[in-house]
Amino acid sequence: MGNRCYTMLKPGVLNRRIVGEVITRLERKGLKLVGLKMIQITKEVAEKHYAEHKEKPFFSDLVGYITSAPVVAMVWQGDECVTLVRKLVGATKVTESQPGTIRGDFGLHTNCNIIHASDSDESAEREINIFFKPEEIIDWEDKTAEYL
Ligand code: FUP
Repeated sequence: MGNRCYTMLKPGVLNRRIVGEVITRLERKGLKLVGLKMIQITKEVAEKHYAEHKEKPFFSDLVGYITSAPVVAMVWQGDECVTLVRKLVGATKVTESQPGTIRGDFGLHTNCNIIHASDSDESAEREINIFFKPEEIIDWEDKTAEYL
C-alpha cells in the first residue's frame, strides 16, 4: 500500500482556476488518489491543523487565508508518498521553491502558499484524521500499478 500524505489545495488554487493542473502533477507521478473533497474549513479546524504554528507571527494571516474560500482536501497514497509529494510541492519559501515545482511555478507569496502537504508519516496520520472519516478514504485496486 505504501504510505499516505494529506494534501490540501488552498484558496489560491481555486482562485487561479488551476485545481486540475495541480492535481494532474500529483497524478502523473503515479501516486494513487484515495480521498478527495472540497470543503470550507472553519477557523477551529484551521487552528487545529496548524497548531504547531500557533505562536508564529504569521499564524492569524495563515488561518484567515485558508478559511477565506473552500479548499480541496486530498489523500494520496504510494511508496515514499510523503517524500515524493513534498518534492513535487517544493520549498516553503517562494524565494526558494524551484521552477518545476507546484509552489515554484504558481506561488507568489509565502504566506499565501497555495498547497499544503504533510511533512512526515506522523503528521499525515494526524492531518488525515482531522479532515477525513475512515469511510471517505477508498484504497481502490490499481491493476495497472505494475506498469507504472
Ligand atoms: P510547509 O510544511 O512547507 O507548508 O511549511 P510550514 O509548516 O513551515 O508552513 C506552513 C504555512 O505557514 C505555509 F504554508 C505558509 C505559512 N508560512 C508563512 O506565512 N511564513 C513563513 O515564514 C513560513 C510559513
